[in-house]
Amino acid sequence: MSAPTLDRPDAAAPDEAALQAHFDATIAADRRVEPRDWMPEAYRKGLVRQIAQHAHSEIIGMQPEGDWLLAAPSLRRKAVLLAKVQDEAGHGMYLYSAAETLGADRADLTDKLIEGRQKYSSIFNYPTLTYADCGVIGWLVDGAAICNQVPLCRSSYGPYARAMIRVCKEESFHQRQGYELLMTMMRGTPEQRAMVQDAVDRWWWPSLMMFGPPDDDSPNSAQSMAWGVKRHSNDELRQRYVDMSVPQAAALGVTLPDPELALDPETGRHRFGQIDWAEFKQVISGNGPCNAERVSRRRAARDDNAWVTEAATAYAAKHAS
Ligand code: BYC
Repeated sequence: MSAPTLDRPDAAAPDEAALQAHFDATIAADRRVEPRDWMPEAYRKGLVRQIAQHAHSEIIGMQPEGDWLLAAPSLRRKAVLLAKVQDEAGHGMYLYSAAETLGADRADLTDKLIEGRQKYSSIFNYPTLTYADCGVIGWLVDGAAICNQVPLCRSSYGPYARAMIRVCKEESFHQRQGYELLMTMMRGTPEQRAMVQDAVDRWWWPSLMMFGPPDDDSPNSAQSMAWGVKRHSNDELRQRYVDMSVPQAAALGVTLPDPELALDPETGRHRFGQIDWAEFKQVISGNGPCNAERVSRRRAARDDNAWVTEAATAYAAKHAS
């Protein structure tokens, strides 16, 4: 059966069961679902939820590092940081575009973020206290993002999967620049090395929380994986990330702040300590150290720049007519 699409409204309308069967066959065969394909409402809603949260994370994620743009220690570091923060804006734009292919409205998504009706990544609710934090965000936060997002390049929804390919390539650059920055600081003075260790101590546990709640407390995982939106569970990706980070920490010469972290010789994987899920819940419910500041800045940006949107819309309308 050929795929029923929205651009063939006069074709004999297949019934709901046939549409569902076609969708199920697409997922079972590991083929892509595209915007014009019929999809169950719950699939569409689940994708809008995840993609919007992802887009919001990129846009809010510009703030912690953006705070250091005026204080970067050299022109080179400033140019690198500026390029990275601009890339994050670009990632947000691809992702909002992907959400639009599902019928979502970008302005409405922004309103939902500002009103606390949609989430963004917990990680961006922690402050960047020193310049070493910029390096650690590159290494650990972008590293976690790569670990989480590379499998999303095979997500079942075409526009999301394709957006992830470019995002992941850019994230790899981001991670390398963070690691290079930290390597440079580790070759510096004892104060610089202490600054790096302090930043690692503060960002390690929040980075592990980026992968989401444990599998037995993750309400969306089972359905999302059955639909091929997510390809691995939260705990699987977290474990992969820990295993990947331990040798990188050793090469850098820093200690990860977990006395229970140890290689299990039987499995070849690292055992690690208990994550503070109470802290995670506080942060995602709006009570982290920087939630109020992050959202109020985003609100100010929306309100102060509304005239730009209005002008651009009027200009586009004039040209269209
Ligand atoms: N923070 O059922 P679960 C970046 C929410 S930006 C906040 O496991 P799911 C970067 C979750 O949304 C990278 N909320 O959910 C940018 C759900 O609540 P709702 C951001 C979280 O979706 C700038 C509830 O908890 N990456 O790298 O199956 C500078 C239950 O969770 C978090 C993405 O967005 C969290 N950490 O799995 C530098 C990746 N974790 O929505 C770097 C795309 C969970 O029902 N997203 N929640 O109200 C995903 O892969 C998945 O959505 C998650 C969660 C693994 C995050």
